[in-house]
Amino acid sequence: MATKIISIRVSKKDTKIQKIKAREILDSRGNPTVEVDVYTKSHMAREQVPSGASTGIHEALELRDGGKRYNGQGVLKAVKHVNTKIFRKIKGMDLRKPAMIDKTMVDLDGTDNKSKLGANAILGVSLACHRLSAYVQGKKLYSLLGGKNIMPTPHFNIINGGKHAANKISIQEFMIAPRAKSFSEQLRMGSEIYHDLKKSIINKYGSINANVGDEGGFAPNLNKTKDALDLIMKSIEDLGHGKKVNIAMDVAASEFYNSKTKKYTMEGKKIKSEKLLNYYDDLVKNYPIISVEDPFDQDDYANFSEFTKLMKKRKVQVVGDDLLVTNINRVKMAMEKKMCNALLLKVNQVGTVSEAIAAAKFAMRKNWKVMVSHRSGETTSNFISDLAVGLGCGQIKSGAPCRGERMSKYNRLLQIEEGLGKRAKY
Ligand code: 2PG
Ligand code: MG
Repeated sequence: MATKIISIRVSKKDTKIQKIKAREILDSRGNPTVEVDVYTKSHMAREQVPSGASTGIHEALELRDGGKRYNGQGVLKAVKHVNTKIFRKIKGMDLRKPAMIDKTMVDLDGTDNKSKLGANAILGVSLACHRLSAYVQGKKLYSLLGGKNIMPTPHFNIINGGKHAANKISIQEFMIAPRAKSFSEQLRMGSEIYHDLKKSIINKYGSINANVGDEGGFAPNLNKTKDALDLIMKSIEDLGHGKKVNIAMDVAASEFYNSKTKKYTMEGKKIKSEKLLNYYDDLVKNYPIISVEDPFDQDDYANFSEFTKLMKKRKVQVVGDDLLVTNINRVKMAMEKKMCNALLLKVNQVGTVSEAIAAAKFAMRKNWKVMVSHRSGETTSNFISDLAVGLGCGQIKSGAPCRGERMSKYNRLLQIEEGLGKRAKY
């Protein structure tokens, strides 16, 4: 499934789209997704589309076939849209202008949420065109995507809960963000903590609890958030990393919110927003937490704002994922009401690379932080690694330092760091 470029000779004139071939493949959860090959006369680039589980209701539409096949999850309609309508429209377009290609697809779809062609159809083409664009111009992909050459700090998701695991933990992701002078050093620290954590979980809770969730993190059957955080702190301390490793959490609170009762189910108890806010504040005061994502439901704007005000005092970043869905209009709305101060950037939430880049650049211009992100359903594409380095946003999350579809991103960052050598910035 890895992205493949064929041909070694790059001809300056060979920059036009000649052929596109999409197909249905399976992602890391074994669900169908779209793979797209885009060709010029003598070159080809291949990309695959990721897919979320805790998806925001405002995300662009992922087109699924319905019916019995693959439990309704098939993507043959999206594949057909790429091979027919999209191909007919963009055939012959110049790959040196990938943003134009994206815009042509957006216009062809004509809906606000890409529901006619499917964001999964459009994104597959957009990703492959950007990759091929870099190649036909003799550029590194990260140069095409901004060229800032800044290595991002990895956020390794080492304990999985929520929708990503079959355990009782309400919070979806417990991540560690190691600080070091290079990415390779951060990866080593992350990996060592990950393996130490496995031993602690087995010792304390038995080996069945060391099974992993969708993003490669362990999924022990704990109920209390503090138990998960204590396990992580023990491993950080066991290895003598002390203050060098911080913690980030993705709560993904939309998943445990009841819009009728307006209550959240945390640790098995149904509680109101104010109580949840105090609960987070207590965690922030007791653990080295530097970032909290989606602490409230995607439409619970007032509590997002309240929380962001409090976290400013505590110097903690508040990230909007389901809240913002990589959509520049929602970023603007959230900025006005000071609902958060960082954007989680997921290309498939919006459906084209250019729109994702526009949202990220807008956010950074307004002094927001940006964290590039994978999805829980992934492929071995490593596009987002180049995106994070190119944008220079400084943060990436791609799951645990384990499992092929997660490692393809971290390993690509190792290659980029090596390639940049002294030109790498941190
Ligand atoms: C998230 C993501 C990725 P999903 O909520 O941030 O970790 O999960 O892809 O399931 O939305
Ligand atoms: Mg999230």
